[in-house]
Amino acid sequence: MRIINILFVFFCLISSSSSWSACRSPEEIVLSDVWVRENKQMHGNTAAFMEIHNRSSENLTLVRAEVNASHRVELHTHKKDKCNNVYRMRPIKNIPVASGKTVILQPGGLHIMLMKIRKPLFEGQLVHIKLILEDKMGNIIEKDIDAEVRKGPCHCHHHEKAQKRQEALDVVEESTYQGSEYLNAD
Ligand SMILES: [Cu+2]
Repeated sequence: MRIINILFVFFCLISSSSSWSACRSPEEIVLSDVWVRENKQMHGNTAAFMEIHNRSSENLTLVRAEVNASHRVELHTHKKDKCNNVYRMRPIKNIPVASGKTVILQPGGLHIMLMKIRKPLFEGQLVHIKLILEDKMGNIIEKDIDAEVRKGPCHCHHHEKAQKRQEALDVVEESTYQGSEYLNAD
């Protein structure tokens, strides 16, 4: 694992024209409960949801998501319309993910909007998502994940969700999480 980390840092060095710390480890971010809502309609809209855990010691910001399955991707929130008290989706510039905290993207709240999907999305298919996060120095973390297409949110109980979340974090703890090494790299 150490060799992989060294290679990773080396790759960052040669791929970055600016500075030593231009890349951060994707292991600093852990994702769980990642899914995309099914939409069988050609060119329809849908959304991606997930839990984003920031394992690093710095505040990060989700600035963009890239999804080939749709023509356009936006970060959205739901806000109450002042005129008629109806909740509407609104595009937002970014989603802050504070150090050590978890941000939940879920129906009725924050989400990644997939506009004009290229093909109908059926339950069980996988949709590749790339998240681009930044720290306050502008250093980038790219996080790739395959999201499962589902008909709706998991109806498992809160404690099951909490358990799954903990499992996701534990797996990283045991295997690849070496975040602190990169944090000191600069
Ligand atoms: Cu939306």
